[in-house]
Amino acid sequence: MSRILASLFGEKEARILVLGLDNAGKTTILYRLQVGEVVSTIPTIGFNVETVQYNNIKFQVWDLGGQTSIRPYWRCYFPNTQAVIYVVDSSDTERLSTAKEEFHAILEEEELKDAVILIYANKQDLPGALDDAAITEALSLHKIKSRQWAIFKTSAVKGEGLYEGLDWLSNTLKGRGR
Ligand SMILES: Nc1nc2c(ncn2[C@@H]2O[C@H](COP(=O)(O)OP(=O)(O)O)[C@@H](O)[C@H]2O)c(=O)[nH]1
Ligand SMILES: [Mg+2]
Repeated sequence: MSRILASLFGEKEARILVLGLDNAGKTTILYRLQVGEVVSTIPTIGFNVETVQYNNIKFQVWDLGGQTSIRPYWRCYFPNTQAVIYVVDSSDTERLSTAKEEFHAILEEEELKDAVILIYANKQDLPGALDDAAITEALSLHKIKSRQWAIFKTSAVKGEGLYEGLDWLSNTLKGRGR
């Protein structure tokens, strides 16, 4: 894992945002990456941001959904973001439409328009989890125009699929000369 990460961005300072609804598995993934100490901070107005710094790469995580009043503050974290990892609980079919709305709102952010999008269809180990094709459909991923994206099936608790996704991310960013 570390080798993949080390090759991700070369010398360039980079930010990767790990986003999704609460309970999707974001924090679990952050710990699974095992790249350093996860630091939790509550800036300004009360949304929790978890950060792991690995060499020149900063991973930052928070929960989407909920209060709309705090959203303007998210923008502080958008500049210099090379990639968004969007994490979905594939077994939480009731909240898939919310996950979709939040996802497309993020895509519309001007400062994230060049970010590469990696989707983790997480919790594949749970019975009833939708597969990558079904999550692609549920999130309307094919509506994404003029940006690179990919979806991977993952189980954060088993540590499955995470490498494959990061490998794609690494190759995609390299292909753009980053
Ligand atoms: N079965 C299963 N549970 C998971 C998986 N990923 C996370 N969880 C569990 O889902 C819950 C929420 O995970 P967490 O990482 O806190 O979600 P976050 O709110 O997105 O940060 C915890 O109980 C995790 O153990 C997974 O791939 N499979
Ligand atoms: Mg969390």
